[in-house]
Amino acid sequence: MKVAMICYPTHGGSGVVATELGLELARLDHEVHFISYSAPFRLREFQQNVYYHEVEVSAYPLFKYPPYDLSLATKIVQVNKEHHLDIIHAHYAIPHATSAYLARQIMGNQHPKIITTLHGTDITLVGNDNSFFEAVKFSIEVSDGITAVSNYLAKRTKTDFLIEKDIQVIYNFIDSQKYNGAVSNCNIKRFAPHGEKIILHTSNFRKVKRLPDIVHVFQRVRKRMPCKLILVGEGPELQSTHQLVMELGISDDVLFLGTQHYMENILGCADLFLLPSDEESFGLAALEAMSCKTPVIGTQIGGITEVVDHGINGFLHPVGDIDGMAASAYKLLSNDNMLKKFKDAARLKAETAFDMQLIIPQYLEYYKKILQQNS
Ligand code: GMT
Repeated sequence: MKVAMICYPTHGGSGVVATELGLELARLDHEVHFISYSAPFRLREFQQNVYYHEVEVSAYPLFKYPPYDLSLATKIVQVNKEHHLDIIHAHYAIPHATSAYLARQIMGNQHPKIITTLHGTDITLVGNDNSFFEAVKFSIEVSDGITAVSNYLAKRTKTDFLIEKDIQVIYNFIDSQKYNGAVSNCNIKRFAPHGEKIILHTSNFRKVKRLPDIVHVFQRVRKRMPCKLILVGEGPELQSTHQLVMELGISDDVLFLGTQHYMENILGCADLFLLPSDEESFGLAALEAMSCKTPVIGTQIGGITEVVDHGINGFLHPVGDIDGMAASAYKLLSNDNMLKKFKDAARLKAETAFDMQLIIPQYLEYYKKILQQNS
């Protein structure tokens, strides 16, 4: 099969899923064409069957807002002319599904099928914005196939956008061979020289991640036991998080690592992962942590409840329940027996429910089904 993966290249779950899916399809001998405005960050080395096509965005001075959607559609058409694609797989509806539709219209009769994978904020935050709503609804409806990364997101799409077409739930996945909790490459433990427990969070530091809650939970746990906080990532909330850490006088115990490319090495050092988001369609970062034997304390919302089992491999609390999350964190970190059980259970869930060997075939099956459909 020849598949074009349309995705965001930056540090975000949808780009990670698109890239890992594409790489695995390429290993299975399919031809994969990534199309984006820069190379997806997980495309780290050469791989057979993988191609990358950069979308050039016009900087013409008349354009206060360069029309990326048009440049992307044009690039998809060009790639198809040269490579005769079977599928255009748009990850994140905005604007990828819309550009894919436009490309298909330009191509005429002989066109590839469009599959749109909904990832989260394309539906829950941005897609509901009035300025996007109609275009997003339309682009989802005209896709040949639609997938969502959790049952929660599929339901939410149907209700919020009144979509009647089937939405296939295909969970996000993990390479549990690579994300296995081995810490041979990890020097982070040096940051906890006296065996302090390590709490970790990674994200793109947007408001939805509730960074202040992370810092406050940590501060409460730190009052009761020696521990350290590692924050990985960058984004709009980075400065204010720094500021808060300084104001609370806990900066000696908080390490900001910035963006990291090999999370599998860092996650293996952590004892606990915090994800107190107020919206999360799946929580890929939590899954990566669990696969590395790190239990999760998070919020009882969205797709997190399909990934983390309360009381088994983590604890889930209402959004903003800082005291509850801190109490659960302390309970877990101060009891080595319990912590070990949770760590093993986290790994087991990642391996048995979300390993890529289980999920990639579901995408392949879905591709085949859509290819057999008459348009
Ligand atoms: O909204 C984001 O954080 C961006 C989006 C992305 O493009 O990275 O993340 C969403 O997709 C991930 C991959 O499917 C999910 O694991 C995240 O839960 C989801 N984020 C939200 O729903 C907030």
